[in-house]
Formats: sequence, structure tokens, C-alpha cells
Amino acid sequence: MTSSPTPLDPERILRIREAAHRIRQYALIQAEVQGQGYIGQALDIADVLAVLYTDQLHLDPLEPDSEDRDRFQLSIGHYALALYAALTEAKFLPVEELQTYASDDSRLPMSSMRTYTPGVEISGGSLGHGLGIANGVAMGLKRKGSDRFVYNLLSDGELGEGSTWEAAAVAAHHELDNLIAIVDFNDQQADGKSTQMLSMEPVTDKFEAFGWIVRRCDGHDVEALLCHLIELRETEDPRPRVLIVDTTLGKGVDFLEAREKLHFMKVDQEEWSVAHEKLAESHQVLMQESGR
Ligand SMILES: Cc1ncc(C[n+]2csc(CCOP(=O)(O)OP(=O)(O)O)c2C)c(N)n1
Ligand SMILES: [Mg+2]
Repeated sequence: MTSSPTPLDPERILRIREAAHRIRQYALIQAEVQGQGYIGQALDIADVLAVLYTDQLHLDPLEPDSEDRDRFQLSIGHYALALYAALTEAKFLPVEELQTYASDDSRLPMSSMRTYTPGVEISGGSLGHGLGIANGVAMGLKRKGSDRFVYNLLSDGELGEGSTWEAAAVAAHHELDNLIAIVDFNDQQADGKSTQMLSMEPVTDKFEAFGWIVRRCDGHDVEALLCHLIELRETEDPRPRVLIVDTTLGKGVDFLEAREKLHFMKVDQEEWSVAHEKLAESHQVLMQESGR
């Protein structure tokens, strides 16, 4: 199930870590505009998005709809904050636009919408639909002879939707080997801990039983994330692939990590500058640990 990652170029890892830090900063900038939102999730998924948007995805911000692109589909529309931050890092959006987040006439609505924002592939929000859409797009790409990949980001709460498992069966049946699903296992959903609401553990066994290649790792270990995503893309195995990432809500801002775990977080006005400071501190510690 889990394989031990092989060492990678330290400069490559460093670039991703720096990008993850900026993605977290961009998430905080947007969240501050509203004072609340899906902040914990944006901080928990930043490392995964940094690996994807700075290393793995074949994308061109000047041609966001190019046929010859990988598709990153956000099934969980409420993670839009995180996606806009990653799209900013990838130069699809200017940093200044983050100030318009979730405001009237903004291109950055609170739940991501395909027609509003360059680089956004699907309109998310109604949980359980993403993997089915990913199947269709992956199938279409194969029929066209494209070697591009579809990445679909789901959440642990979304695994409670039966339609996700119908889609998982379809992907395996049709040997969609150009599909990589990623599940954010932050053990959180709207009403509490996912493992207490409706446990999907052992989730790796479930996906394996459905005919998928499965990997699982710490969602903040950039090196492990990169190794697994490279391997899942390169393997010749005809099965669809899934990476389960174990993450910490609020990662990088200690008082949010320690706060009662909430699906929708409110941060008081005086806490924002502290949040930015704490984020900078945790990034500095990470850099020192890696010898920088
Ligand atoms: C079909 C559907 N049912 C309910 C909701 C309301 N809803 C929005 S997010 C969410 C929690 C889902 O779990 P997860 O994404 O793991 O939560 P998080 O980790 O973001 O706290 C729910 C129930 C929805 N968006 N779609
Ligand atoms: Mg969750």
C-alpha cells in the first residue's frame, strides 16, 4: 500500500516548500477579507497543491483552456480559497485580485465555479459529483489519444456520498489509468470528526477492493507527496490511482491547529496579523530543519 519514497533533488523540494508557504499566505489574505471561511482546509491542503501546481501539472496560465493540459478538478467547491491561492501561485490570477474574494462581482466566488475563474475546471459544491465528472473527462481524453492526466481532489467527508463509490467502480471497470484522485483526510467534516460521523477506514483497503492503486502518506511531507505523485503518474498499471493524504486542519498557524476543529472557521480581527506571524515562524522552522 505505502511505498518508501526515494530521495529527490533538495532544490526541487525547497521550491515546492516555498510555494506552499506563499499559497498559505494567499489563503490568509483572502480569508481576512471575509473574516471567516474554510481557512483550516486551505492551510491543510497547501502542500498538496504546491506539489501539483509547481511541479506535476502540465498547465499554461496564458492558455488556461488549452486542449493539451492536465485537468485539476476540485470536487470540493468549498475549498475554493485554497484553489485560488494555488492559481495565484501558478500565475493564473494576480495577487491583487485576492482582495476581491467572495465579494460582489468578484471572479472568486466562495464556492468554485468553472465559468467565473481562469484555471477552474469544474463547478464544485454539491459533494459526490466530482469523481464521476473526472471519469468522463478521463475517458474523453483517452478516446482522443491524449496522454494528459485528470486529478480530482476529494475530501474525507465526501467519501460518505454513495455516488463517489459508484464512480470508483466505473473508473476501475474502464481502466482509467489517466485518473489520479487525491483524498484530503483531515478527519473533519461539517458535523465533527469524519472517523466518528461515518468512518471510511480502512480507506486504503476500500479503494483497493474497488480496483484502484492506492498510496497513503502525510499530506505535509512534500518529499513523500512528490514521490507518490510521480510514481502514480508513471506506473504502467492500467488501474486508476488514488493518494490518501493525512492532513492537519489549520496547518502552519499554531493557534488554528490547536483550536477546536471546525469545518467553518472564524478568525477575529486582531488575530490576523498574529496568524501571518505564526505562519512565517513555522515556515522558518521548516527551512531551518532542512538546513536553510
Ligand atoms: C451533496 C451535499 N451534501 C451536503 C453538503 C454540505 N456540505 C458542505 S461541506 C460539507 C462537509 C463535507 O466533509 P469535508 O469536505 O470532509 O469537510 P471539511 O474537511 O471541509 O471540514 C458538507 C456536508 C454539500 N455541499 N453537498
Ligand atoms: Mg474533511
